Amino acid sequence: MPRVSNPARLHFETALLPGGWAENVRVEIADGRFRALERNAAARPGDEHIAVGLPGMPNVHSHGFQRGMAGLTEYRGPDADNFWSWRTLMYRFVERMTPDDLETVTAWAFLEMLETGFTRVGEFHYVHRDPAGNAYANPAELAERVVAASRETGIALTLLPVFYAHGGFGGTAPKPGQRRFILDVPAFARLLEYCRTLVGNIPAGLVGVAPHSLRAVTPLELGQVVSFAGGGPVHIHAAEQVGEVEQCIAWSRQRPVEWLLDHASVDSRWCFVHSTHMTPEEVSRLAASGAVAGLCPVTESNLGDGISDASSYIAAGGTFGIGTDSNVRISVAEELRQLEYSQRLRDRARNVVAAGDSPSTGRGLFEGAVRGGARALGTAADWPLGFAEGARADFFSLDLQSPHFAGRRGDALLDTFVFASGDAGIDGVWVDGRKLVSSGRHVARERLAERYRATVSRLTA
Ligand code: NGQ
Ligand code: ZN
Repeated sequence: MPRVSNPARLHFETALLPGGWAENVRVEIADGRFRALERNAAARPGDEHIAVGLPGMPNVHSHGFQRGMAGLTEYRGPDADNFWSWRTLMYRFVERMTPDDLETVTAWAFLEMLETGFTRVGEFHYVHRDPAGNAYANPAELAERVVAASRETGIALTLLPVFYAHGGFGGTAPKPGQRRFILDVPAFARLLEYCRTLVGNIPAGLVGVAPHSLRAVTPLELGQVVSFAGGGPVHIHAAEQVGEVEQCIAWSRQRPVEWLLDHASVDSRWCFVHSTHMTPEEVSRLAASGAVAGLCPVTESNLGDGISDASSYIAAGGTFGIGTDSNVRISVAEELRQLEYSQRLRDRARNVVAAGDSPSTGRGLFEGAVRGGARALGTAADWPLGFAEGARADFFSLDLQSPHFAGRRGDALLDTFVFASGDAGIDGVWVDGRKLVSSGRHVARERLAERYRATVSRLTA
């Protein structure tokens, strides 16, 4: 756990409140929550001065360990490179990781998330067994390491233990490279209980369930796993790759999103990760279901997944969040920018994704992803969002001294953050009222960087 200051009183020149921008916002924070919030209030002696306050961003989809192989799959192999050849390399990378390795790499990924404005992560955690494919003496060994990574960095955690049982549609046998992921339903139920206890001991920790994909679970298992969710989040990969859609049709005569909408009890607890390939009918049905589309634009670009129909989905009132998924890059601004840019490239147009009432693309994307992310990570029901009394004090600030922001006010600050400054515009980041990042750097950066360097050097030697 990093040493953190716990500012009780802060004064913002300007902050993005649920109803829009407000000036001279003064807040008090106690027990990790905003307890008093005044607008048009003068700063008082002892207040921490902050230029621009923005609500923290949820990261709806991460596999933290994959950060360690970022940049190592960007060379051409003997055959055409695609998602599936990348997956083989990813399986090879995870094959040798020890619990310490997984914790170290995940902690570093979480630190980088915090430095770019993510304040909560949904960790889609599927490595459960030892390298030989045997159970660890402690069945939650690796889940404990994810929880430890969240403690060490201070990022809020929604842990999504993954149920993974098969290697393809219709319950085919798993492949050797998947042996560390495999559980049966009773073992998953036990893991889930452990996770609930573990996460119950960290501030604002939540647990959901994650049937990995229709490739990895049978319909019967899907129903069982979902029945364990209670009111918590249910996350599943769906329709990321054209090949996956084709296999799904061959198996069921339906497409993945269509199949799930017809056969699973899809509602606002659900997050469909990717939902890249949808027909117009699937787009409107998913939008109407209350589920969240977990868009991962940077990873989807990196893996060549395809361009989602995000603009139609959002225009149809669909809820979306953003995820860093493979963690090949980790950045709030880049995810939002890439989301918009793929639509621009496809449509040969500008400002394509119009989310929300404001004409500002940056504001619409940012607020949409904060709202949808809160729903997907299970926080929306429990406490109010953003700068509001009773809300968790999870937020970040922009550095108004940065030349990027010269002359910017209101929505132009967000447009500049998303499209122009990116991470360089970030100053401080707070989770649960604790300041974890100042001047763009996490308080534990040096220590965790050292550990990460040693670990990844060994793993890649
Ligand atoms: C994952 N990643 O779970 O890490 C997957 C690869 C699979 C993405 N889908 C494994 N991007 O889908 O089979
Ligand atoms: Zn994923």
